[in-house]
Amino acid sequence: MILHDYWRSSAAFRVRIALALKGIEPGRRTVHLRKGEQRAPGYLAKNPQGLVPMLEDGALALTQSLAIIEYLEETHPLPPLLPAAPAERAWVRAVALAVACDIHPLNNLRVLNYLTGTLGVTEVQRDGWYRYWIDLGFEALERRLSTERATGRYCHGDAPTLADVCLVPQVANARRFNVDVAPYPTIVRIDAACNELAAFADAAPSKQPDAE
Ligand SMILES: N[C@@H](CCC(=O)N[C@@H](CS)C(=O)NCC(=O)O)C(=O)O
Repeated sequence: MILHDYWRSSAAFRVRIALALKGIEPGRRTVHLRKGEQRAPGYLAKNPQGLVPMLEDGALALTQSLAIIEYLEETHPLPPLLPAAPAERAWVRAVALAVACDIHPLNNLRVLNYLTGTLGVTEVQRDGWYRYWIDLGFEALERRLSTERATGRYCHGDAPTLADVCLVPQVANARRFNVDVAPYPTIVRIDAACNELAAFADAAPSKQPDAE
């Protein structure tokens, strides 16, 4: 397996965590997003979306972090990243999708570049945009996670799941953009618990070989 990765990508960060939790050590290729390597013809030929992560497994070129993680879940079932019961799986997926579909896409590099480059917003306005969408998403997640009976040491129970795999990179992003995370004590507590695990801590952006 080869993971096409970039140290600062939070979508790639999710896949790095999932691979580590599953005990898989893929090869790694850096796709330097700031240098535009995601738009190089060779990369676009395999992934026309021009995004990381991409995971190659033999002849397969898998894209979209959640699809990649579900592929890993199905090919390497242990340890499971989804609970057994359908209702619990739906909840774990709901947390993951709240991050991956409703927060992260509004804050990724190409959106931020469009705001400043095409729409001409200032960096202060851009950072305000970033924080607005994180706060909106985290407020709702905090309310659910703090009241859900199944919340444990992690988002769901006492073993990490897909929900944590998505939440931790988003918390790292929030901190990078100076979002005040104090109003989200459950999220902060879960993030800290996850980061005690090597699979999460070693997948952090600052630990990657291409970190600048
Ligand atoms: N929904 C995609 C999102 C992937 C994505 O947005 N990747 C970002 C980095 S976190 C990227 O490659 N950005 C390149 C760009 O904006 O040009 C996934 O979950 O894999």
